[in-house]
Amino acid sequence: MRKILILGGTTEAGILAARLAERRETAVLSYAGRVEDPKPQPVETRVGGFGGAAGLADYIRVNNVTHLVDATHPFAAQISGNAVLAAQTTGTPLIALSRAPWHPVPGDDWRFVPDIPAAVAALAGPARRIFLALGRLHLAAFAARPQHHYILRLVDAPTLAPPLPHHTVIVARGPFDPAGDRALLKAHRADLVVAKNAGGTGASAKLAAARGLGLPVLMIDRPPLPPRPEVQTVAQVIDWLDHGSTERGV
Ligand code: 3Y8
Ligand code: NAP
Repeated sequence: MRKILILGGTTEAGILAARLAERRETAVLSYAGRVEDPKPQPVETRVGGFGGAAGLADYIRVNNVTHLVDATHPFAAQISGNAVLAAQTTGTPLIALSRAPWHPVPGDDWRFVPDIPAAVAALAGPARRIFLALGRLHLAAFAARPQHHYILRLVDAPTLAPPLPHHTVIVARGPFDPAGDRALLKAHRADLVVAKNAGGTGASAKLAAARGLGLPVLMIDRPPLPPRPEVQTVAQVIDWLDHGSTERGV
């Protein structure tokens, strides 16, 4: 009797959970506990860290997990590294459900930077009105550029005021749509969008909106991830479960 642990927190993880529920598979979807009320899922869920790679390996053993699917966000590099290690030490088949990065299309005005510090460095110069759609975890880094007015989109209302002297907070959870993001950028007179190269559809609305308004985008590249088997679609994960997951470990 197989038991699938999905490391989740993304649209694709939710779609996979729904497919596995339809197939009457035994699955658990895991959240880090980053937001107050994660989206309900049609399979069992758990919330909170495991306690590093060793904690994840223990969870796998104690809960008789037979297959590990890393469907986390491409910027969630720590948990993805832990998943590779835990799969190796427990001999558990692992697959990553990963989204292709976004690429600019005609009409896009993108500038790529390798990481958050490089994005901060790129924001030298006169005050701008910046749509900072990176979530909550990285706001402090932008305190080094206090001259700008930041339009912040956060999943939960912040308990502490963000450390940015000029800011507007919008509390909203994706997935988002281009018309809504276009209206938001216009209403707040944004003149620059800063985004993580998340891929997928849930966060891409702001890019279409920026294109339509002729706004530049500062695009942050993904962090490096360890080598692991990767697929791009839920159907490929199902196929792996049914045919390809016999090899031990990663
Ligand atoms: C807790 C679990 C679903 C999943 C929905 C996806 C799409 C909508 C777009 C913008 C960008 C951002 C952020 C974003 C999106 C999906 C997906 C996605 C980006 C939830 C969720 C959890 C989180 C965590 C949260 C982070 C933050 C990042 C907001 C659920 C809603 C900016 C990433 O307040 C915080 O601490 C938020 C933290 C990690 C990045 C950051 O560094 O702040 N996601 N987002 C997960 C957990 O606890 O394990 O409630 O569904 C999930 C989703 N957010 O099934 O519909 O698939 O990515 N999430 C980014 O891409 O830049 C918003 O505003 O345009
Ligand atoms: P991270 O930096 O890679 O992980 C930090 C720690 O959080 C991990 O070591 C682990 O703690 C815990 N963790 C992360 N994801 C977990 C999960 N799915 N289940 C259980 N514990 C988890 O992760 P992150 O970037 O903070 O992302 C946290 C969650 O938000 C993930 O589910 C991710 O998919 C989702 N998310 C992130 C982003 C983003 O921009 N980073 C965007 C959308 C969604 P222990 O070491 O104690 O096990």
